[in-house]
Amino acid sequence: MAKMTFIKSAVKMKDFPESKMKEVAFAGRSNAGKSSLINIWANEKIAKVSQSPGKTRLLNFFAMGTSYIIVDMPGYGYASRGADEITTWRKMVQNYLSQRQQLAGLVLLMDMARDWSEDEETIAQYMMKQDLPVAIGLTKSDKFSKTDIAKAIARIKNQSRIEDVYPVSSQTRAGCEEFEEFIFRNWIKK
Ligand SMILES: Nc1nc2c(ncn2[C@@H]2O[C@H](COP(=O)(O)OP(=O)(O)OP(=O)(O)O)[C@@H](O)[C@H]2O)c(=O)[nH]1
Ligand SMILES: [Mg+2]
Repeated sequence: MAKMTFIKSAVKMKDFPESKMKEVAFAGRSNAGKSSLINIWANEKIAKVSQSPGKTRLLNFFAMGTSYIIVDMPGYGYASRGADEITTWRKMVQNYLSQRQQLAGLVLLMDMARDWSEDEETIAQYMMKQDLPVAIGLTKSDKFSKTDIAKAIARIKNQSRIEDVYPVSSQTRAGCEEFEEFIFRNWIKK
């Protein structure tokens, strides 16, 4: 995998990095494991992994070598967030997903133990309305047996109606490289 580097954090369009590289956005409930997977892909700790959830508040842009950019978005569903903060979050994510020209697809990360929810549905809809692809990463697979992983994949495919579902573990690295290869091959290279 290419060398991954941190570019910058930003909230507003005018502050997003100027680049012609394609972008892959990472979204998911707070604590789903977005920053952890980015660190695996980077092979070092470049994204903050928090003990307390809800630490990522800005859009964090990372370069995958010179081939594409990953955008780590703040997680949703963090209970102790106030209404104002949720509105700010929603505006930031909506703006980014609807206005970024170079957006190539969305990686939606979900803890394998959870069900598809309205939050995931809403964010997936933004993408589908623009004919942009969504792939689901089911995280923390290290906590489950092979059989339960297969069941979780089938359940999420059925609930989301999204075909591209990958089990990953940032603890054991299982599935992480395959997931990156899928994204590179289908969204970036072609
Ligand atoms: N067992 C296990 N724990 C994981 C895995 N991935 C992440 N975690 C743990 O889950 C917690 C949240 O991980 P983060 O990567 O910070 O999650 P995030 O989605 O970036 O969260 P926010 O930035 O709050 O949106 C941390 O305590 C991680 O150590 C995994 O694959 N297996
Ligand atoms: Mg994070």
